[in-house]
Amino acid sequence: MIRNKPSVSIIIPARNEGGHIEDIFRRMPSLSPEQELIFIEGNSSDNTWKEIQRCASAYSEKWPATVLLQQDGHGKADAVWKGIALASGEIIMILDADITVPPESLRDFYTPFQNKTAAFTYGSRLVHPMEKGAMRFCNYFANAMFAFLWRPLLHYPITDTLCGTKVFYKKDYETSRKKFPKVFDADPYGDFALLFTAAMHRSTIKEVPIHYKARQYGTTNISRWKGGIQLMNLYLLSMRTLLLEAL
Ligand SMILES: Nc1nc2c(ncn2[C@@H]2O[C@H](COP(=O)(O)OP(=O)(O)OP(=O)(O)O)[C@@H](O)[C@H]2O)c(=O)[nH]1
Ligand SMILES: [Mg+2]
Repeated sequence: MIRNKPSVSIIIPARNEGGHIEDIFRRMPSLSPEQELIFIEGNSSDNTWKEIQRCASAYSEKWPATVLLQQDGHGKADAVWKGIALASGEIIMILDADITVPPESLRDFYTPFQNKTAAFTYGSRLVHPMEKGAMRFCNYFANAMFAFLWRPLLHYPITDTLCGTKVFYKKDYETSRKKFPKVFDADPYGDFALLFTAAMHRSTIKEVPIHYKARQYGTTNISRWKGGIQLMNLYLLSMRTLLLEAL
């Protein structure tokens, strides 16, 4: 039987996600007695920040360790890095506030840390059938291509690199971040820099297939073409850095 319940900080970046915030508080599973929720809101034009404040107070009994921050910078990665800086947990989990990855599935990402069968877990949206309208065809194609490109670097048959849910030890992140600041600074979303962390630590990684859902509120915050070019450049930078390290 598994008894070990390491402390965990769940980072939730949110921009224009006002319609999802209460569901996050309501549906979040309890994983550890030392579990904190860290909401990082930034650049919203809807009521996201007000909703976060309202729910933090309404759910304070259920989630007493909730941290709220309004981001001064821009972009998802900036929000995620700021959230991690505030985190007190041994394990960091990232959950997108659009809840296209169901919060309930976080348990599947956490269990491998409890039984020490992985030091890095990440979601794959491309294994199970996804809900209708959850992903456009060109995105599906780009996601599959990036997964294929990352396989040799990770030494793992990864099927999806860009699912927002990534879980890792804070200490591994801190070591990589200090050693390779350029990779982290160049990443617009955080996904590649975090995979890079796994590759650098030769972590035991584990893919967690999830049932990807369509957005129920709002629209995407990501610019596909600009993001795609940034990710291609970042992939080349990550590959170069990894190869130089291996020499
Ligand atoms: N704080 C903050 N959060 C952001 C920012 N941009 C995006 N996010 C959040 O990051 C997560 C991912 O962004 P999405 O808009 O869902 O992008 P995506 O998942 O690539 O695209 P979809 O396929 O539409 O879901 C969501 O929780 C967003 O609210 C930002 O500038 N600041
Ligand atoms: Mg999303």
